[in-house]
Order: sequence, then C-alpha cells, then structure tokens
Amino acid sequence: MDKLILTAAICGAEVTKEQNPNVPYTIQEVAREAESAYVAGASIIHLHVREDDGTPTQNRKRFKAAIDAIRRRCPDVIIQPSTGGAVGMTDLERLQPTEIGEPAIGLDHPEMATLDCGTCNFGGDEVFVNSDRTIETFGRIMIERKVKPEIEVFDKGMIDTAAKMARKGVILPPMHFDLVMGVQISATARDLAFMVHSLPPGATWSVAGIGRYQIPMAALAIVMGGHARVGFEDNLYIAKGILAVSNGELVNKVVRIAFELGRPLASPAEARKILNLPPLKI
Ligand code: KMH
Ligand code: ZN
Repeated sequence: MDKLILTAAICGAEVTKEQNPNVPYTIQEVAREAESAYVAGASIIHLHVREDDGTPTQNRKRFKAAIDAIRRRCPDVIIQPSTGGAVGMTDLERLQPTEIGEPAIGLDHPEMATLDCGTCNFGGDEVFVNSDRTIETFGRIMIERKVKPEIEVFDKGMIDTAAKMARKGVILPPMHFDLVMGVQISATARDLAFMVHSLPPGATWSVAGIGRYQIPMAALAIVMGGHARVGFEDNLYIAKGILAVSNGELVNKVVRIAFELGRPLASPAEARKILNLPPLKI
C-alpha cells in the first residue's frame, strides 16, 4: 500500500465565516490555513479563493496572490487550484487558475487542478453544470498546459464519463480521482467500495466525505489503500457540535487515525511520486 496522501480543501466556495469564523477569505487567512494544514501533514492544498468579503472568484490575479503567499509558507506543498469555482461561473472564468505559473518552483503552470466530470445537484436550485463539452475542453487545456487533473466525481456515472474522456485522449493515464461522497452518492462504506471498484485500472484515488462523513470516509480510505481529503470546504466541525479551529486541526485528526492504523503519511515529494508528478527542482 502506498503512503497516505492528505489533501486539505481549506476554503471552498460555499462555506462562510457565519458558519465558522475560521473559514479563510483574505490572502493572509488563506495562507495561514494552508500552513496549518501543511504543518499538520497535508501534502496537497486544494485551493479556492475569495474576495475579502467572501465572494468566490476565479480571478487569476487573486489566485496568483494566494499561491505566492502559500508558497512562501509551504515551500514544497502541491497546490491544486479548483477549476470548479462556484455554481454559475462560466468555463472561461473557471479556467483562469490553469493559466498561472509557479516560478518559485520553476514551473510555468500549476502542478494540478481539479477536473469535475459531471453535472450535479448542490441542493435547492443550485446545479453545478459540467457538460461533456466542458469536460472535454478542460481536459484538453490541462494536457496542453501540463496540469495534472484531479478528477472529481460525485457519483459512479462520472467515473464512466472520465473513462470515456480518457478513451478520447483528453485525460491521460495514470488517472487520479477524488471521490466526493455525500453530495450525490451516499457516504456509505458500501457506496465507497462500489466507487473504488469502478475506477479504471491503475487509477489512484482519494475520498472527500461531506459534513459528518469527512472523518469516517477518511478512515475507510486509510484501510482501503486510498488517500483522503479533509478541510473546511467539505466540513466545518472537529466533532459533533464543535467547530474546527483550523484546517490543521482536521488534518491532525486524520493523521492520528492513520498513525493508530499503521499507515504512514506521504511527504509532498512522496505524493508527487505516487501521483506520477515530476519531482520539484528546488
Ligand atoms: N464549488 C463547487 C461548485 C472543484 O473544486 O473542482 C465546485 C467544486 C469542485 O468545489
Ligand atoms: Zn473545490
């Protein structure tokens, strides 16, 4: 079994300071939260950015400022911008973070970015739209820009869509998936096993359990040989009724479980190897 890669989704586009005052909006807050997760053991930061008032944005300058600030505090962490953005954004808006270089680590592109492989209901009237044409366009652009996709899937059909896109040559192997459990497909052990057994051969995977399922899903991934994503984007609580003080606190909880279960943690360099990313030249 590979060492455990922990991703911290530190901010998201939907959660607010009204729900948990520790949700980061400003660049300084984003960098603080990234550092808390990195110090606790996260090797990937899944990144959304906000305006100072909390409005989600995909503005490339705002992403660049956030990435530079994170990089100063976390020299070797893998930064994975979102191309999902927020519900209702256009494809062009969403793609902006793929245009940003990372000169501090000698790259003219981000190492990774998300690639959402289907449309999904987000509650109420909110629909997160990803047509086949969008997925194909994003896949092609990521190949052109040398950005490794983290393929986000919210149900089993999206895994099949990703496999179809791979057959078309717009997603390259080895594929890395993030299985989002508890938005569309239920966050149960049975459904997680079903998702994992539906992955294309050779794929790696992490799980993002939503809300109270975050830590139980991470625990399942630890024993199943997958990887795990935690953080405020998906869950704001460290225990029932108790708000988490930082993303680092959530990462630390999973690190403790992994230690007890005997699964060692991957460093960023080890995560790059597992994900088939080139090593850093710094
Ligand atoms: N905020 C959602 C609309 C991603 O980061 O790629 C999209 C999302 C997925 O969070
Ligand atoms: Zn996201």
